[in-house]
Amino acid sequence: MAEKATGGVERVRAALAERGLGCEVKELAASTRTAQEAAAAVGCDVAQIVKSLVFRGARSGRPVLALVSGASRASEARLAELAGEPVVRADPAFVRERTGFAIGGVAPLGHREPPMVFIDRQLLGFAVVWAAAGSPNAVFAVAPGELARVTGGAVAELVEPA
Ligand code: 5CA
Repeated sequence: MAEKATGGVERVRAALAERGLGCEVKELAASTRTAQEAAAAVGCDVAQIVKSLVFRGARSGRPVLALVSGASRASEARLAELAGEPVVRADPAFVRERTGFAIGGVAPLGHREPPMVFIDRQLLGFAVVWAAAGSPNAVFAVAPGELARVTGGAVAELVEPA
């Protein structure tokens, strides 16, 4: 079913407001579909972009959301340990159905079905990070501690050891 292009962004705005986060969603003319494009559009380092990566619990079928730096790669092995079951990368249909967002616009909050959320500790090293806001040209800035609070995410090491 086609969703209005703005539906995802409105859901993110509502979720931010509901959690008392007064940050502004920026809708840009430029694409923010990938971490690189988002960094170029807002003028920050790619490491300060939050990737919202959707996985599927292999046994439960539950969505698992990994929030990692745009410069890093999430480890499926680490996520599996944390989730308590193997996880596999979600396909685009699963992402769309469970989150209500299309790939490239998946936000860390405002999902249709609440996922299990994990946040990589690296993100806590920045004063401010930027995350997708429900569309491939919308982002918001947030302090990473606030991101952990509003997503209810557990802070952990999620990335492959170097
Ligand atoms: N808006 C940007 C910056 S916040 C964004 O959403 N970046 S992202 O990294 O969170 O989302 C893009 C990610 O979606 C890519 O890193 C990639 O891992 C994933 N992705 C892209 N294509 C597919 C696909 N066909 N199936 C599953 N995942 C995909």
